[in-house]
Amino acid sequence: MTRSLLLLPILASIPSTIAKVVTYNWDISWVHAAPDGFDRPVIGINGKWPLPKVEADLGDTIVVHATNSLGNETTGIHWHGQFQTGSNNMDGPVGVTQCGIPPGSSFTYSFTANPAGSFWYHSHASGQYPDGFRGPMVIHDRKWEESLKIEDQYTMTVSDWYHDQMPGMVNYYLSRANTDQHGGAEPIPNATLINDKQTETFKIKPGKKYLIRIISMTALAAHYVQFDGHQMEVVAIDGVPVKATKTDVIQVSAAQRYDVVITGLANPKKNYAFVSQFDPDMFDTLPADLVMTNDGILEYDSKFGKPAPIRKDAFDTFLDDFGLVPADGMPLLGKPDKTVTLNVNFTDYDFGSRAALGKTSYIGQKVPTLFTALTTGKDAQNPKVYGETVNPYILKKGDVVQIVLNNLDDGGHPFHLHGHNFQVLARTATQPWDGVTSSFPKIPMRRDTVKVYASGALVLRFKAENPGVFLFHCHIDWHVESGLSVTFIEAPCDLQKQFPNGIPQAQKDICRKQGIPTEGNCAGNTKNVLDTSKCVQPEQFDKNPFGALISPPKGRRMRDFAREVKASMAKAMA
Ligand SMILES: [Cu+2]
Repeated sequence: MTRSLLLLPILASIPSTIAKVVTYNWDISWVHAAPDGFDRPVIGINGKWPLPKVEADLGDTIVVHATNSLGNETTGIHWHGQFQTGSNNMDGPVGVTQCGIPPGSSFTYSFTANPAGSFWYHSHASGQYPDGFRGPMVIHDRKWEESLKIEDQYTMTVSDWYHDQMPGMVNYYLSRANTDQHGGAEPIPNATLINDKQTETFKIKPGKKYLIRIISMTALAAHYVQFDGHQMEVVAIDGVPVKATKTDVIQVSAAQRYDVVITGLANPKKNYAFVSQFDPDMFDTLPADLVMTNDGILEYDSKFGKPAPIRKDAFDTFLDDFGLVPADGMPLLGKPDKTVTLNVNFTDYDFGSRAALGKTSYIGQKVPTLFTALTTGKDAQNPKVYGETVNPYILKKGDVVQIVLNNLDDGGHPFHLHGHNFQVLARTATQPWDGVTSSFPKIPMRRDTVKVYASGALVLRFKAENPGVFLFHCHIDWHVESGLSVTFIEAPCDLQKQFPNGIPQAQKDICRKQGIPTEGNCAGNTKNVLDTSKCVQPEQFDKNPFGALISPPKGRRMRDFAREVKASMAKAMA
């Protein structure tokens, strides 16, 4: 990895508040890794895995030159939690704001680091990130960090981990065989990881404060985190500083982040354990050999030796994030100009299970949605041009948008909105929202990923002031593959003004290499954009999906697919 700080010679003599350019050169390829002792192919950067931490100051420009050397899969990178104001084409989801980067091609991401906080980057291509393509990203707000009076800061990623590769697992997960054999359940991970290994040690001094950035990069599982003998002071969630709130246990779901401050004891006589433990709620069964915990050490002195680990069968109480109060005191947004009601619903078809969030199960169209928004003129305000299967919702500039999310499923789901933080006005457990608005908090909790409880409901609000095409989806990667996404097309006319020269040539080039049209409606029709007859139609599923593989095994030969995926992987790594 090359990390060059341009302007460095000048920086020495000018205030550090002046933005700099932080550049990374990434060669993305298959490498071997064994974070839990089991060796498997994983997606590495510059020949290494775990992946590098992206780090910059608020307002810096982050430039990532990404080359896809995977050989057998396309890719695209999402910078989770970054607003991408004026740079919607850098958001990353394949088929939404860009075409996938095909093997042998390069693409440069360039965007302003905003907002500050703890984030992560991950592949946003067809169930690819659980194969290792995800890493932490920290955007520093030095003033805020100074206000915490910390001695040091640590990053702590938590993740689930599979021994099999995603293309074959995605194929099985969405198959009839899975419906018949496991009721359509998600594959159960083989291991839990902390900082992409089994254990972690944080050095800590008596009486000093430390900021620990807890970042979930899981595909499925939530984790509980607890520090023995030390309360956590939650100071930010998903990049939103909150009034410091003490707790013993947090639950962190897929894609969520908790910044916590730990204060060293005045006169410690030993080292203390901490634990990151799977929440088994999402697991269909609990394999007897599954290790549920990663044990860590708060180390005052190596001479104190290893502390006894925290062992709990279950975490009955943990911090309710609904009660957290944003430090900026941003009040409840006013009455909604637009309310979008979405139901989480799984359906068993004869070829396997799929899920719908909007009117229909999300299926990508023939033209990436952003490109349709930029090339259909005034018709970009008509949801029809994008195709029914992307569940398009047009938002007017400045609208207060309210999402009412009803979970008709008996599992919990962490929902993420690209390009925004949303206010969380109501969250019910096991029943629909009662429609009562008087109980909305005056200063609601705000974040970019929130969990809807099993059979529960959420009411969210945000202001449509960031022109762009932004997904709202469940962040369980299996459920993205099931179709649990909708698309917000926010202020499309203002978006067009942000791209007076249309789609950048570099982006058109990677589409052209794959024969993907870059203008017109969902079918690439530029003459009659309201003729959507050739677009992908609802329920026109890929009944035999293989994730991001470019040459998937053909036909339905369930017994053969694992061997073929393995062969494809071996060829790509040769
Ligand atoms: Cu989900």
